[in-house]
Amino acid sequence: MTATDLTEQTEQYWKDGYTVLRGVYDEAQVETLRAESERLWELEGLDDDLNLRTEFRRGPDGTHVFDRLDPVLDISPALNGAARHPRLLAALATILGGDSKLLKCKLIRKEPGVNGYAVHQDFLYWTWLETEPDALCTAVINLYPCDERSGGIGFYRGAHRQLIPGPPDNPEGDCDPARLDESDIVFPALEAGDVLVFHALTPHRSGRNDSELPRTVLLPSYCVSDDDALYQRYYKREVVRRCQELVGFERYFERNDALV
Ligand SMILES: O=C(O)CCC(=O)C(=O)O
Repeated sequence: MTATDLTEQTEQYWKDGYTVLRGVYDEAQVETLRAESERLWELEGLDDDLNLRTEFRRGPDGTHVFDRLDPVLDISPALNGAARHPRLLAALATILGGDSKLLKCKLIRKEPGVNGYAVHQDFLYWTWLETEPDALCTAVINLYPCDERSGGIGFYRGAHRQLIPGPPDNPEGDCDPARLDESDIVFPALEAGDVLVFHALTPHRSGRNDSELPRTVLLPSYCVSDDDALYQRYYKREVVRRCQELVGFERYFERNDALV
């Protein structure tokens, strides 16, 4: 990456709502990250739907398969190093105009045949931070070549100026696709090691992985902030939210009650 590259990329980020950084990680580093994602996918208990780290998507046969580890950095020094890589943090500081802190980070591995994500803006989930949307972004660290066919993420170019309301029956929900122009969506083709950075308000979605390789990305999000404990604050709140809203303690009790 040269300073000239970053000038262009900074302009593209603010104009289109995303940009691509190349050369942040070398081949050996990408190989290490791939091996690490393989190791993590073999851990016991990932297919337990009471595991607070995992989330599920519909797989090829219509049943649910886990596709995401979130949080993941506390169990992976290699991924922690990638999310805090000095070259990435320096590039983000240039693009965002200030030093940022890690907010959250997840690993998503979409196996062949596994479905994608409906259109949304990340900022909707971060309003509680009471931070300007311009301070927040996500990096997509790409571990295999990917494009639209392999379930890569598509971004609505230039649609990052405001939070878009949800559909009439759920105005507080994810943005109404009817308010977006489908001709604006771009699915950047990425090489292994490429890092796509997108603004917290950029609407994005992804489809099924119709390729033969797992579409695997590490997705750290960042915020321009002085708060050294931002990551810890995020997950303290998130774990409580999942217990209350997604899982419900009563399911743990049901399991305990069934023990003889
Ligand atoms: O991994 C994908 O296909 C999409 C993920 C995404 O949009 C998100 O986590 O916000």
